[in-house]
Amino acid sequence: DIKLTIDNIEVTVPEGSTLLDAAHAAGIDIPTLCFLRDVNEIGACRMCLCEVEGARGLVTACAFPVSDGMVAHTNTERLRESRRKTLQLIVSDHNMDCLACVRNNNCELQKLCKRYGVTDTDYYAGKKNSFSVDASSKSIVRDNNKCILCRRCVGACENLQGIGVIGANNRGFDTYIGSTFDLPLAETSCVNCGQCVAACPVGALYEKDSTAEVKAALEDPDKFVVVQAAPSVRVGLGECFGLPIGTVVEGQMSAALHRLGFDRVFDTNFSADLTILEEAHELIDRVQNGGALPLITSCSPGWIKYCEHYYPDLLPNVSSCKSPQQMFGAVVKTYYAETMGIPVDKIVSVSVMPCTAKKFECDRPDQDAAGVQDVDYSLTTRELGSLINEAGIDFVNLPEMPYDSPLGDYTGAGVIFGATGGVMEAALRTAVETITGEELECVEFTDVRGVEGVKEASYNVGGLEVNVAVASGLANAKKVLDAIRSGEKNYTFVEIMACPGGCVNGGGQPIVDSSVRNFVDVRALRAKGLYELDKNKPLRKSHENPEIIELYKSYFGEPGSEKAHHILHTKYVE
Ligand code: HC1
Ligand code: SF4
Repeated sequence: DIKLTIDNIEVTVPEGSTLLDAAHAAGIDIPTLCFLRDVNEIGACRMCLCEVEGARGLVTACAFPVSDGMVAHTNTERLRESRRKTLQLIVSDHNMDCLACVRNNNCELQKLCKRYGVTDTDYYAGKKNSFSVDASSKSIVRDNNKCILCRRCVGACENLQGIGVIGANNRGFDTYIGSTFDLPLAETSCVNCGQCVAACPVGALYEKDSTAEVKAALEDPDKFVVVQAAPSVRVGLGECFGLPIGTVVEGQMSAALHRLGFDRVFDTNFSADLTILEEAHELIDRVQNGGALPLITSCSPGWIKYCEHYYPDLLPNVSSCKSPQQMFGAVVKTYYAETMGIPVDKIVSVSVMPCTAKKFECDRPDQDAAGVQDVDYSLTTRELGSLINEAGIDFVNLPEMPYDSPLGDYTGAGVIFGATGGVMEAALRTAVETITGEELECVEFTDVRGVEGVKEASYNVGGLEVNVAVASGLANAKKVLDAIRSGEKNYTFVEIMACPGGCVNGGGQPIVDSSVRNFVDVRALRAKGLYELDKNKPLRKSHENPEIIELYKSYFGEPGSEKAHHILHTKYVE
């Protein structure tokens, strides 16, 4: 351990700590802008400069290792003045139209300007850069006029996702973040994951907003507007209203969606259960009848696009199951419309997702079981938060409401989809019972839980050896995929989620300020909420969901039936 003094406070921290870590341990918040742990550690923005006695010049706290007996100062007038200058330089070439900005009130630059008394925007009047906004992507908008060149987005794309389609172009005053050859984002290999959006401290990156279209549908008396909400939204949405990270707000969310005027409020957890029946059937079929193995999950549209771009040779391994979002939309416009006697063209199908890539998935080919798009609009958790806020709904104190039935009931297996390893665990619960014909004694497959980027396990299922791998974050997925490609690993079943930690940490979730994200594991806090929901469910295996049993009995017949294939499965683009 290392003992040091920061602002006259004595603190003991583990070896290898930075001054930023040590200050945090002492209850001192050193301001940062470019630093995002494990994403961007380049020590470039100069916001975190501190004084260390005996050191030459000022040091960058985010990168400076502490040593025994060190004496540091984080809050002298010299430092405050240096931070003011840094901020003044940034705002003098920044579009300071805060009122029109999606990040108004949730912006790290705005927050720091307030903290250091930077109130004016033209300290260094002169030439300002002017950029056109790139709205080419179905999911993400890039506005370089708001960019502060911190490179957190670049780090997210490169280090978390291993994609690297955005980077710094030009030098000096002309520097800007863009793609190679300045291609519009839609024409690059961007997978729409939104990890860059979640990393952005300002309003330079945001999702393509669909709230206006959804509000128009809600106002239209001729439309029957249904909504489904993803597993992870219920452990994220509360953050939009100041609740602690990971708070479960399932019942409040249903109540809020009803108040917003949706005709039916359904649950993606239901179709997650449905996905498990189809996918477990597909797995068993491939194992018993010699299909392409490993089978790889297909729920995450960022992963699907990544596979199409970088591993097209592995597309035969990817499950043909549509994602739960798409299965839901397909079931609403076929089974539900037919059973309830609602004309398909009256139905507007909306989803709320922790994801930006789900917007892109809605528009994919072969996602139109009833001849029209399965899902019409996909909103992020953040967009739902802003709808609720605009409507004046007192979310925190809202009495809870259940979800509508049918299509609103789920088992514990469905809700854990949102955490990395959850789809694997849910599938194992059903596949093992189906193969062995015996009831599982314990439904928890804890080897595949947790936030590690790659997890492996082996199970003996009725004499059959089943090797599984779970990867989240595409840079981690790459390791698993390369091992499959080279023949080094012999897996039976693989789960891949594009975002690190899975959907709980999706690019559409409420954005967590770096001053928090640098010190807590947001993924683990949100996942905990999902596993608690699972634990408290009387039914924890997808094949026991009574609404799913009824759906097969009255409509699809068996998992993998021709009708199920037509409505619930899809093809990929090679
Ligand atoms: Fe996900 Fe999924 S879990 S992809 O991770 O399979 O977005 O939460 O809705 O579709 O169910 C996201 C989350 C979500 C789908 C499910
Ligand atoms: Fe990279 Fe994902 Fe952002 Fe696309 S959405 S630029 S892949 S981080």
